[in-house]
Amino acid sequence: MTAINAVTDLTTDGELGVITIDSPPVNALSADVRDGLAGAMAAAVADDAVKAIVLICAGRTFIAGADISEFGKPPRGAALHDVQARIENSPKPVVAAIHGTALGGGLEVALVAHYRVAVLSAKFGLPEVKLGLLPGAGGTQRLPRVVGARKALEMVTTGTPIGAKAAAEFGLIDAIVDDLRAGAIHFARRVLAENLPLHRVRDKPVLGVEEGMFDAYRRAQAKTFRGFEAPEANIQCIEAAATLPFDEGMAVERRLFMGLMTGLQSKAQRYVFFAERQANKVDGLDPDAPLLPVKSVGVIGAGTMGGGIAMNFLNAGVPVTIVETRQEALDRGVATIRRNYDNTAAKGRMTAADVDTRMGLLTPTLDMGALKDADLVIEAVFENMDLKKDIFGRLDGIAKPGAILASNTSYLNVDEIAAATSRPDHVLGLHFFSPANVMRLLEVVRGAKTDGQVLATAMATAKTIGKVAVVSGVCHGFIGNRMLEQRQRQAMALIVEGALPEQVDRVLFDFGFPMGPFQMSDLAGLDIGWSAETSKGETIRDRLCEAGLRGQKNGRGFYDYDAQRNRTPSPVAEKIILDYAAEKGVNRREVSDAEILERCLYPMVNEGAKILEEKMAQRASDIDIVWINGYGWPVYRGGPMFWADSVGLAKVAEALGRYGIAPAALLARLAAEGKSFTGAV
Ligand code: T1G
Ligand code: NAD
Repeated sequence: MTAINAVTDLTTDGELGVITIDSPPVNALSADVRDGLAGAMAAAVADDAVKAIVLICAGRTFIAGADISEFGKPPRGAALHDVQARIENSPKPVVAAIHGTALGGGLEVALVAHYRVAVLSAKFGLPEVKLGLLPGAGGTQRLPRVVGARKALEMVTTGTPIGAKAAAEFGLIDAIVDDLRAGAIHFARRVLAENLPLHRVRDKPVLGVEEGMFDAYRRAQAKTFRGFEAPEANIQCIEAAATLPFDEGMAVERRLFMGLMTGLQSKAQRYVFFAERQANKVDGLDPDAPLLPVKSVGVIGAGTMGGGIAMNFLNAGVPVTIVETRQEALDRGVATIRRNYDNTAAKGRMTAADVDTRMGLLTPTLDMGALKDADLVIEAVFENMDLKKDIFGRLDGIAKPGAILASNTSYLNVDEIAAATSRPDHVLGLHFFSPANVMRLLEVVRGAKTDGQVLATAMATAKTIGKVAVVSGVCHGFIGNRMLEQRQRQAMALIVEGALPEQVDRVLFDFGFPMGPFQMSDLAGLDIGWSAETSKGETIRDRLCEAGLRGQKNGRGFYDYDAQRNRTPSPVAEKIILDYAAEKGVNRREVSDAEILERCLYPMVNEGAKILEEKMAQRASDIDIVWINGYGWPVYRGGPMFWADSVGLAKVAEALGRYGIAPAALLARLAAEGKSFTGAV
């Protein structure tokens, strides 16, 4: 064994040279790995005893891409293109042996090998578009030469990996092996024994090019790709592969890659990549400390949230006991869960057996006593403090010692709920987002007395059920809803002062949100927390509800909705708004789109600054992860705090002052010092 450098070695096995990369955690193509690979290839090619080369990785995965942490920094080490040229132009066959995830630059390295073998569990993808980029090491030119134009188009614009079976079907790999090392060595020996040719992917034609396919694809994906720069650049690269000679296509790829790499969108999406992984880390907690078991879960309340919460655990194979007060409510909740699964199965994304397995893990009951053995209990009953305190008090007498008790409350004080038990150290908030089985965000609300092991267990459990967890302190509305209130408040003020709901919604939609505040209110229901008995007609919402408008659920809200849910601005709502403004003596005025954007988003950022000041969030990037995963903030804008940094905090602070809103101390200080929230812009 020859150690080429700290992360690469070359061993010889008879007439074979085996290059092993070992650079945890994911063998990313760092400068050291590139240098090691270049050195190992040179050594193997120069060694006359070596007739063929196997490239394999140690650890949990084959190369998972370029080292994203090196982007934007001065280049070091061998250039990836040069390393690839050494492999592709090697006079000796190179066999790539793949396990784990061959992603991005990793798949691009495999594509310059002459043959590829993999284990059945391996995955193959070019996810660069998720980083606001495109495959910049020949992936857009070589992949279509293997899998065809249409599949390549799909893979580079969605970034979704494919499995080994599909990879074999598309000819991306030449064999699926059980034992990776032995299987790759056997394959390499067969190449030698049968004198098989050195296939260079670059020499192959691009198959499956159909007239008009690229424009048709653009039209079909317009909604999904709205606002993103990278998908179009990826499409242009595949188009270049389909229409130009290889080297000219590579030049197109290079030019478009550099354009994206130096752009703000990719900077934002790379920031989000690391921010999402950072969010799972709790400052001050030992990441290796032992966790509590979560092998069984109880859910109290089978309504909108309870059902979705239960599905997360059923999907992860964790048995769930769900509790309701009335049989009818229980049956309705269980039926909703089964209907959701049946719909998924009908779309072919789950088998009937999978549905039965999940439903088999669900135990419906009217008896809270059935939760006595649960490791974790999540309460999702009406948003009422007295009710929640009563339930936690009773639960305290039922749940076993060491069980974690959590509330899905949206706004209420988790410490007050915890105080209703004798074990506040085992109480915290687990704030899911609707629909709870779909939305990736989970606000983990750390109470004043929540034990570190309980918190760490909650964070790990979030990962188990596929959630992005963010720690929040106890404050009204936690991180997301607290900032949302600022936006809703300004949006309401703007429509009194002169804007119209559809104008405000258009500005936020154009910014990149899936919908604006008024369409969102109509979707959630205008009457959440409203009752005719207590309504005083003081707010526009009161007046809309008094007029019978409820939003999408009765087809009448800020918009009128037809049977297909197409919406048109409501003349009834508009009249109520104008009458309200007149009554308040407001001289309505022309409101610019720029003012709408600033007044809806800057106060959110300002509230984010207060949340950081109060240590209700660990870091600014956590706030960004909350908004991207829970409230539809466009990922290519990095989140409210990153975005504010990109606008410039001095400009944000100045504008807030102009709108009569006092900048938070942290914001004012950072603005004065020319600093930023995230340090990432
Ligand atoms: N570069 C640097 N660090 C990376 C990394 C990468 N490519 N991938 C993962 N990490 C770190 C991550 O930050 C975390 O660190 C640890 O590894 C474990 O990751 C030229 C331009 C591989 C599926 O986009 O999708 O190639 O937090 O927690 O859930 O065309 O990581 O522990 O300190 O995510 O098991 C293309 C990105 C790059 C793949 C594993 N490649 N990675 O998931 O672990 S661009 C990607 C992933 C490129 C070329 C272009 C996932 C994973 P820490 P993890 P995981
Ligand atoms: P919901 O009205 O749809 O469901 C609440 C369920 O709790 C009902 O089925 C009710 O029968 C049941 N229930 C009431 N008292 C009970 C008791 N003593 N024991 C067992 N079951 C009982 O409400 P929801 O929208 O699911 O909200 C539940 C909680 O989740 C609230 O705290 C809410 O603030 C929070 N939340 C809601 C959303 C959302 O978008 N709906 C999002 C996040 C959090």
